[in-house]
Amino acid sequence: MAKEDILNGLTDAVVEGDDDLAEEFAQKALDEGVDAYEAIIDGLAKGMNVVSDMYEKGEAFVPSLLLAADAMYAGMEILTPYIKTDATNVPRNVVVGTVEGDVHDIGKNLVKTMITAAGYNAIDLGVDVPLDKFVETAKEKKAVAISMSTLMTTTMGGMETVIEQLQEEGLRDSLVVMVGGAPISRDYAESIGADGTAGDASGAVETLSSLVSALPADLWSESSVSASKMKYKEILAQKGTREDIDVGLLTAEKILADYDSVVPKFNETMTKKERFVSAFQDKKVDRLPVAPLICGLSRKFVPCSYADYSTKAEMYAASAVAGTKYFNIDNFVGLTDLCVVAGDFGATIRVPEEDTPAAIGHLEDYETMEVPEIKEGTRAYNLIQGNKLATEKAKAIDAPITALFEGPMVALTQIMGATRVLSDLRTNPDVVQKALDKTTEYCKEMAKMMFEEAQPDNLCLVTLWTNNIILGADEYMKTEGKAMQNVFAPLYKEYNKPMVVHNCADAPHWDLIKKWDTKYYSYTFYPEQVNKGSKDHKYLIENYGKDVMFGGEVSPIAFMDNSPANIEKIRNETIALQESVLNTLKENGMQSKYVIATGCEVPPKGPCDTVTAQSYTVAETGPELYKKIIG
Ligand code: B1M
Repeated sequence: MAKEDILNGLTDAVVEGDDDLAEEFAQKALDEGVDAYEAIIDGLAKGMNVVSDMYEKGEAFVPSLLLAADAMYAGMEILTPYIKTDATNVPRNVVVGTVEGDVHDIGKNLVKTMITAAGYNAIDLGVDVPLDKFVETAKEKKAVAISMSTLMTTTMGGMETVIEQLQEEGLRDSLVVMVGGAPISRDYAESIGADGTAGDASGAVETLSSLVSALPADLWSESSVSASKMKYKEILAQKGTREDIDVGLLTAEKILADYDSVVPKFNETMTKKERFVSAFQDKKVDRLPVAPLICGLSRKFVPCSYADYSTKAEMYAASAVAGTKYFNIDNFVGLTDLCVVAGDFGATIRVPEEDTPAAIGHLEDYETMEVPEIKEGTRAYNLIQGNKLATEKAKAIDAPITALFEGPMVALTQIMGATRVLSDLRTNPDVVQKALDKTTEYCKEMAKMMFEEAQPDNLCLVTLWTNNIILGADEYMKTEGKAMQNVFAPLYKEYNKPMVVHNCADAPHWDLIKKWDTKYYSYTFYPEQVNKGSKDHKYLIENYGKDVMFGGEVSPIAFMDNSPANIEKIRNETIALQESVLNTLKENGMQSKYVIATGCEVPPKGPCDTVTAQSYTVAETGPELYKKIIG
């Protein structure tokens, strides 16, 4: 077979995600004397680039990327031992991982795949990587680069700590430091002293390669290390030691102190419940409801730790009611974490004192999944009891409580690991479906108990994978979408409750909302993602507003900075959003069906006064704006 045909065969095998074919062509390459390195780069890696491009253009979804990666690794396993080496050819190690506190792994895995495809030896430390592990491994392996990912604003600070550790040890100039993930901008990367960042996995490896090729030789010698140590000594000394201030607690204390003099001055003529229910029915209100997702942050008024908030029913209830009252919001949405079901199925959950719990240990086999009974001691039971208590207590302030729990597919990906489930969806659909039936059964039971025992005002299901950056709509409808339509929508009807859905992703397949008969949908909007399907209130109200009440729009990340300038910005943007929503409602013949909110949880370590900058502004300016625009 001609060399070109072999290389094309390798490329096609990766594009099709076919492991067997990749192995077959890899063997052919060896048999026909094609250089192993060339076969990897011009065959396998080329295929990976094709799929990656298709993904960036929205023509392929995450499962295709994961299967392509598997095929690439299958071919590489055969070819790698035959890569020609000479004395100067040492492996170029790159240490890869998601930083401590963050368990998002899909993007990190894609970056690792592209790094591997470019011919580097990626040392994958996984997710939730202790910060000193990056430095330790880089030192041990004399790495040419460290590649750190994070998807959360709460954990991005860890990247700077790694860079400082490298500086302290005199290793900063010995390697390239790349940082990335959705919240990482070029400015941020620069400000923490990273060498580069990129918006996607292909960009990451392009930048990494050009930076690595510019590294001078012999940077790991003793003399360079001690020169580097000296160089950064002063910079580090200037930074000093950072004080760990609990900004959430401080700002909550200030709100508590001001509450009695500030809040009664608002011109509110409806109770929280009256306003929320009226808006839900598109009836006249005194102003639009406001309900940012301030789940864990509310614990700062109790105060209690995040661990207590998410694992003790009384603490959850106390936080829900205190948050509703002091933030002056019209609906509390009870997100504790997204691994309640996973915990009950036996996945290992890490519950830090002051951060959101995360699933860190997955089950080995789908077959070992057994549907547990919801009883005292289970996390589901605790959440049900917490919502029961919260709903009872919230009656005193006439405020609605929306209980929340993860839908069957989020539950399954938390139990088995997202990367695994998303690729097994294609290779082992029956096994995934059976497992999904089990989580569906558990989630259904949980919903029933919520309706019957806890009786919250609303019950919200979290669906993350209806997201066109992850799965195509058809593929989603074959899995969780089917359960949403055939199991959960009828269940909500049976209990005469509106179907409420939260998707903290910003680009879901919007048309699915109708299929499930959704009545309330909470979303995020990221203007820079409009080409990927992120939509604002204008589009949503115009297209679905009559059937669905939307809440969201505002990115929770905007709430992390409580500098006076940002507080002022939040206030101005809140006024502008109300004006625009009210005008859009009016243009569409409606009068109140929309909630001013954040589309995902305000990080639980954030400040509280950014929240009141939104909620108090709505209370203060809302009535006049409402009168002016709606009448
Ligand atoms: Co979470 N989540 N999540 N989540 N989640 C986000 C990230 C969030 C942005 C949603 C939102 O606000 N709209 C939000 C963070 C907000 C913030 O910053 N404060 C959020 C939150 C709040 C949370 C929890 C705290 C929710 C809760 O429990 N209260 C919790 C955190 C748990 C923890 O980590 N401690 C949580 C949990 C989860 C799940 C486990 C349910 C699940 C993750 C499953 C998994 O990965 N194993 C999940 C998911 C799926 C998401 C969203 C919906 C999608 C993330 C994703 O996989 N994207 C996300 C919303 C969103 O992003 N729209 C959200 C697809 C992936 C291919 O893209 O990872 O960005 P990405 O990678 C890209 C680029 O960023 C880039 O290349 C990749 C490929 O092109 N890139 C690099 C990545 N690394 C790079 C490195 C580089 C360069 C480029 O150089 C080194």
